[in-house]
Amino acid sequence: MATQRTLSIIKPDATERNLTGKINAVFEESGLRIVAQKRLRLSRLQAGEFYAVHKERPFYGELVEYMVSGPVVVQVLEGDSAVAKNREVMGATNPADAADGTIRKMFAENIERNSVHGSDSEENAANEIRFFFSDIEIVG
Ligand code: IDP
Ligand code: MG
Repeated sequence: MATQRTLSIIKPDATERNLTGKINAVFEESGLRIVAQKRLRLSRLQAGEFYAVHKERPFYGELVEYMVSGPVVVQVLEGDSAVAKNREVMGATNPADAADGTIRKMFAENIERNSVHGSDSEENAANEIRFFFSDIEIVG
């Protein structure tokens, strides 16, 4: 298996409930390493750009408002097949469909306030990592 990096975001519903450490423990127990991390507050412009792929979806406006409603923790996770591995430990978008033991099953409030973001392909991971981090901020 190839070592990869993926972009993760601990979303406002989770930072609000002080769940950063619990979520990070799930990543680390799965074998993923947190090789970069910072807590910040997204601007509407940044959130809108980050989720631009969903611009035509009916939930886009609400999604942007939610993502700027509180602090987020952006992180780079590294490990074997990190993109797929992270999607696996996150669980399905809708927590009602998420498997037992996944972050969304354990912590998400609903399909929107679902606690974590994770890149869905290697190409998107590279772009999303570059959106938030410079090379010297990532230490593997
Ligand atoms: P993903 O986060 O599992 O990759 P996407 O389809 O890429 O799911 O959607 C991005 C984010 O938009 C979701 O994580 C969630 O916060 C929000 N979202 C997705 N579908 C819905 C919906 O039907 N209603 C409200 N929010 C949604
Ligand atoms: Mg997605």
